[in-house]
Amino acid sequence: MRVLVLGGDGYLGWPTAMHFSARGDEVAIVDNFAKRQWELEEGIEPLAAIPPLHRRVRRWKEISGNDIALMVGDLCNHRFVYKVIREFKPDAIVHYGEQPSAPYSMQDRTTAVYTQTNNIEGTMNVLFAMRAHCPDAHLVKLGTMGEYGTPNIDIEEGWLELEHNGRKDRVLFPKRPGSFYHLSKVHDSANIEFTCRIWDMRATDLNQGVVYGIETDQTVLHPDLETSFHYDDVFGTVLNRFLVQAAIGCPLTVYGKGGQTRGFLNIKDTIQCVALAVDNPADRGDFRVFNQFTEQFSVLQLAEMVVAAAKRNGQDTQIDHLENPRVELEDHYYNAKHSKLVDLGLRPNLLTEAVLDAMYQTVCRHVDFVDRNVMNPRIQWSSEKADR
Ligand code: NAD
Ligand code: USQ
Repeated sequence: MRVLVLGGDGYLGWPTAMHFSARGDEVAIVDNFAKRQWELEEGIEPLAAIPPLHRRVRRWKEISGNDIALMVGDLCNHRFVYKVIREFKPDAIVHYGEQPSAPYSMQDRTTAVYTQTNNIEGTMNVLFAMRAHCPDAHLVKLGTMGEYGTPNIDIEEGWLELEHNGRKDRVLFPKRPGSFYHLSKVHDSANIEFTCRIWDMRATDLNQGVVYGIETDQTVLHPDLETSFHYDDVFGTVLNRFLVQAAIGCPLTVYGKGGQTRGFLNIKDTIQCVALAVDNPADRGDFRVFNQFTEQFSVLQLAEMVVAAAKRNGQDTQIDHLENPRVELEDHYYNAKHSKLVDLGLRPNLLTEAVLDAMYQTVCRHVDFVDRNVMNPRIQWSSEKADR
């Protein structure tokens, strides 16, 4: 297959590109290195230094013998997007190329508007270019479980069968997201569903939970192939942050009571799920939604699991309940369906003690490079900040 990975320099995009390349698919990557610019703006860096993408691609060729084509450019530049899609003619497009951080999007007006412009315009350009040059290709788009928010009813996989005043219909599940970032994904989903309906496009929206983990089968082959792992307050996701905090003996930063419950998955399962979606494409006209996570945990449960893992590895750590910088429910009902990927053959890598210990030990190898100044949250959801 010809697989185009948008956002292929990122935490998830780079391991995904190597995975498809390793199994013999023809792979091209698009990235404009925006993430590296945001890191500079925020004064943060990944746990291990990440070489330029050109070098990672050369190293991959040396190790695997396989080429990955590299196309540097901005998805918001429609001429660039049309050119990439016209020339590469993908069978599948895996779209990771967006601003992924809720705190970044809540920083001020500039980052909120940037997040929505970047994410929504980039996706619109991809949809229009697909319609023009590869209308039969399958769009596999990374959405997020946070699109649904935390409703007081079970969360279905994208669609809801509804009965109202005696009539029935199938509607997109009502969304109540918790940040301008999560909202950008809601708007993307609505735009993609619309193009499936009016242009007969084929798309799978992967509403992914919070990802954890640092290694995949390919990232471990050489230090140049590692993926960018963040633990800071802006781009670090919760379990990745807790592992680093424990490794340096810093109290774990649970926001508020810690009853916030989310779906989680190992980075290895992100890749497995995306491959399952690519290998089993949606039909023409079908806007398919899969909830992509393997287990539900509350933030406090995760913190307790990390404290126990650190203890097993000889480190004593405590839990701090910080005032919550976000506006979110800390105690709520949460039951999200997630069977469609399992039906396609997903075999989950669950968060066992052995997995936690292995991740903790990997993180410990990098402790000398950890910046202790980026543990406490700096971005508040409700405080008004001067615009830049
Ligand atoms: P990331 O920031 O590491 O990767 C995103 C990549 O996209 C970056 O390399 C960035 O430079 C690139 N990019 C952004 N805007 C672009 C543009 N306009 N043109 C070209 N390239 C652009 O993020 P990630 O954690 O790998 O997440 C990838 C995707 O998965 C995102 O869409 C994110 O919202 C989604 N997601 C991530 C998680 C998670 O826990 N990491 C969970 C659910 C969904
Ligand atoms: N949290 C803490 N302490 C921390 C960091 C986070 O208690 O130090 C809490 C947050 O308040 C929140 C939960 O942990 O309740 C998850 O926060 P997160 O930063 O790990 O995840 P989130 O902001 O939701 O975003 C991440 C990714 C995003 C993806 C999303 C999936 O950055 O790209 O879309 O997870 S989901 O949450 O399912 O929407």
